[in-house]
Amino acid sequence: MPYDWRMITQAIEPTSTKTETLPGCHALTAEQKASFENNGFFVIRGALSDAEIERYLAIVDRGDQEIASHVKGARQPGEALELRNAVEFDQSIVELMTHRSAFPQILDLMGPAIGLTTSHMLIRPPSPAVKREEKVVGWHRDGPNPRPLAVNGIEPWLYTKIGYFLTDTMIPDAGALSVVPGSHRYGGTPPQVTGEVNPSGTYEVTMKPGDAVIFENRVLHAVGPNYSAISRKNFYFGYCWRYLRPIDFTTQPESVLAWGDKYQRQLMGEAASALEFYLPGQTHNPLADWK
Ligand SMILES: O=C(O)CCC(=O)C(=O)O
Repeated sequence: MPYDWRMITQAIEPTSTKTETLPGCHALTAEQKASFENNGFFVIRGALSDAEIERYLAIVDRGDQEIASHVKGARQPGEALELRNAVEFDQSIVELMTHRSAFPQILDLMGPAIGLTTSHMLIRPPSPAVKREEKVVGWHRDGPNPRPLAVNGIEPWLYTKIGYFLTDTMIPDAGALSVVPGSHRYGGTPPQVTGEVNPSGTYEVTMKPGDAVIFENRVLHAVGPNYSAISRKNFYFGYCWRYLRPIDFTTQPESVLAWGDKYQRQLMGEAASALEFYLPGQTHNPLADWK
């Protein structure tokens, strides 16, 4: 019988304060691993320094001025921005893709045979006209659509995202990411009380500037309205196993590959041969020796 929401308990806090790395891992702690398994996500507080927050805010603000069209069509400065394949925009976004505060946990969770599937640079401005039940981004699981891969109602884990947040979403309804903890472990939708705007158990992942969240693709997530006075700004990076195709690109331009070190070039699709995607242990897989 497939799991359903009644079999899920939310036992683990999604933000850990313990720092002891699990044996054989680069950085993952027991609490992070347990939260990832139980809840499908965890939070890393203070992943970026103040200087890095400034640096990346300046890049987002440059994007706000320069990017005239995005996935939603034409845009003006100050409007919402959803830039896909963000690594193309600036070399420092390629650097953020392997930032040492959160990327080692991706290696620990997924192993070294991985690549980049997607990278986003996002601005979500105040949205006072959006009703709570309408959402800015509706409830969904990430992955191919229509969804072809479920077995007995359970979908496979395909990829994992890091979100680095540059602005404050600590107050409720400031456009934070919302998740349903544990929803990666069952198919279908969780219960929702009539009249409530969210499924039972919804958790708003409130962030301070510089915090990071790691979550996997099957976790139900959404974005509510931003009733604060400031635009939410953040980056997302999605990492999939190398035998899966990326979402955002077929091949990266040579000029973008050239921004990366050998690890970043692996993530962006560089391979010595086609076999490398299926036999990473027998061919070239720089991330296996990540230091
Ligand atoms: O946090 C957001 O703005 C949206 C995240 C999301 O829906 C996604 O990454 O698929």
